[in-house]
Amino acid sequence: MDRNVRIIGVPMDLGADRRGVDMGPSAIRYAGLAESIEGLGVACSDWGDVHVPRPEGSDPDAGAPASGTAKFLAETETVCTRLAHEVADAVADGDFPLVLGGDHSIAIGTAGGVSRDAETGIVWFDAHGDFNTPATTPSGNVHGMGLAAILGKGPFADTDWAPAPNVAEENVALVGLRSVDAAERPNIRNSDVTAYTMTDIDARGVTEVVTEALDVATDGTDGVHVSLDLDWLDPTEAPGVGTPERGGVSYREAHAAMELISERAADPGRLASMELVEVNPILDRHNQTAELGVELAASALGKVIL
Ligand code: B3U
Ligand code: MN
Ligand code: MN
Repeated sequence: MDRNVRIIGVPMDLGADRRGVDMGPSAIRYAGLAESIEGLGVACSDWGDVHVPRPEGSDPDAGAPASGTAKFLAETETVCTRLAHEVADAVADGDFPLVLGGDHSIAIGTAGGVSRDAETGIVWFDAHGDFNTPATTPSGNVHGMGLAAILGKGPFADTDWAPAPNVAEENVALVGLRSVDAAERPNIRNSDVTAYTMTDIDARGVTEVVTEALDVATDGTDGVHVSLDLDWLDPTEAPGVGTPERGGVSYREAHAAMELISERAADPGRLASMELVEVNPILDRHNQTAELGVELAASALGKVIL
């Protein structure tokens, strides 16, 4: 990594049903994130946490769209707008934003900030599509709508905070899908994002799939945002996530993917930002998932075995 890493925490859990992901940033820091990055010879500064309102005292339906459901949408807008400013400031200062969630709805803020003045591709590692809209969501949870919001789908099109300013659908790749809702499926199929399921990874191997995903995200863009939902990994490796899904990638496959990202960081389509989301310490075993997140971030930022 050729830039200073700026850590930004977002202790957000309003976009998920189960409490606990608000403690993700603390757990990831406790697992030694800053020390691990500094160990790579990369300068790192921790800018603390973006303020997140508490759910108690907020009406989840206050910011609901005219039709459909999206819980705590008003608060999500506030948090993502703050985060987008922080991320855009980091980029303007020449730093590399490393954002710690929090539930995956925070990606709306990260993507908005990093793409403010730069064409940005996204590689979205996730068991889920996060492509629901308020009309198709089975849960009303915005963490299942993050990518649709970034791409301005459904009622998000009419907001000035959700659609990322410079992210083209053609430059977005979803990697690792294995849990897609029935009503969410056509949203993905009818879009121009490239979606790789676990079946693709089974058939072609993680190296080929992630190489192709990076081709999609770097084609004509200034940089790539890597959004890493820890539920991308199999729950045997990452038990501390809000919505674990069996059949995810292994420890070694995840590292192989991050190492490919690191190799591309020096390319013209360079690594622009990264986020680690959905770590839930309440459901974790001895902080294993947070430690895994730290290791994967280190691999993405240049750690090599020899
Ligand atoms: N697709 C479901 C479940 C889900 C999405 N993202 C997570 N879970 N982490 C939904 O509620 O939209
Ligand atoms: Mn997700
Ligand atoms: Mn997920």
